Amino acid sequence: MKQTDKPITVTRPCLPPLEEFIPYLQQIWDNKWITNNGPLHQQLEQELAEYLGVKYISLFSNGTLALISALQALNIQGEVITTPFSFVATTHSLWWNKITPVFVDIEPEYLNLDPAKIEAAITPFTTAIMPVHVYGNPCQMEEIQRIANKHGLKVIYDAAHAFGVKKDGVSVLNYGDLSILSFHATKVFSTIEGGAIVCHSEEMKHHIDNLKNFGFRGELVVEEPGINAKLNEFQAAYGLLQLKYIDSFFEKRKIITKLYQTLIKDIQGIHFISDMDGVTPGYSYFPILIDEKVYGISRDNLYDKLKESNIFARRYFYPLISNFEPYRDLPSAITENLLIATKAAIEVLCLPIYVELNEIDVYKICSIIKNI
Ligand code: T4K
Repeated sequence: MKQTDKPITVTRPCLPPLEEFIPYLQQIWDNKWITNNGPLHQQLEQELAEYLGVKYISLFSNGTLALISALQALNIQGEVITTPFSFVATTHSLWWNKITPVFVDIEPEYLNLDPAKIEAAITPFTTAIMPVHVYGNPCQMEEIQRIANKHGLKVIYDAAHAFGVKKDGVSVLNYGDLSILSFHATKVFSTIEGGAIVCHSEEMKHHIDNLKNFGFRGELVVEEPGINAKLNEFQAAYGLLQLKYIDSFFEKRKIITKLYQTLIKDIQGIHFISDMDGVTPGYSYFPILIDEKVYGISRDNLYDKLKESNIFARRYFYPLISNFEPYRDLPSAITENLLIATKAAIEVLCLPIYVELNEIDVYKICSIIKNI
């Protein structure tokens, strides 16, 4: 296979037309209000809450600080049950709060935290569960909530991949105590860098808003050691423009997803995650799983082959978080405890998906995969 002209990366941001950004810049220049809960920030919070179908949303400068602050907002301590099959920021947020992560294995179908394995990991020190809607596929939220209620635990969803995802018409962000989003440049909806916490009461939103502003309540009172995690007006403007185009983003990503599914479904040894009943997907990633024995070559070999053709798929999420240096000595990090996650990390490859990816490129990628 000949090299493609341009590199095809796993994702690429879809920037709004430049001429639509200029009036916002003019507005910012005129206002001289460039950060700290400015008018565009307030407008974006309002429009996002409406678009996502949630009551309260607090914007953050990135998803990682949103995760760290969410744990702080609920005063989570001790041990938290979480998945090793995620981006490392999920577990890092626990570390930053001096919380011990307790890794629990995932289920094999959607690669989310397996509720059937949660209870065995609960100890007197457990205070919360932090599941991830991996690739935007919703966790088994009812079952997780049932366990949390039974044991008096909080639930904080890392919903970094789940922008726009609904279950039975309801945003997944309405489940659990808090959910966090990432609006990084690589995400479906982006504010360049950015993130958010979704909560369910006005009181909690005030608390979270104070936390991201050093812990200030008003001008003179600092209630707790907060952090600086504010989103600025330039990013809010970018977000407002993204929101204007978001439905067309989903449409295009859906077309790419369906095309991949059609072209890949008959390739022996390659499996993709099937659509979930009753779920409105967010089309944030297109992961495939490679069964080396059937397919003939390993995931890493396929990754290299694609690279030779200038196609840069990514091994999200390999290595497992539990195998990274800061976490590998934890008792729950042993491989025998995480067999399904270990297998998924070896088999998974995320194929390119972004708004400006053209269909010819999808055919090209799939023909390389098919003709190995
Ligand atoms: N929880 C979960 C489950 C997450 O997945 C993440 C982040 C977080 C929490 C934390 O949220 P944030 O604090 O990031 O808001 C990327 C992203 O940086 C990260 O946001 C994301 N998850 C993670 C899964 O992927 P990298 O290191 O793989 O990104 P990078 O720079 O290699 O970019 C990937 C490709 O995207 C590049 O090959 C080319 C393209 N790209 C990237 C950027 C930044 C562009 O075309 N333009 C760009 O500006 O981590």
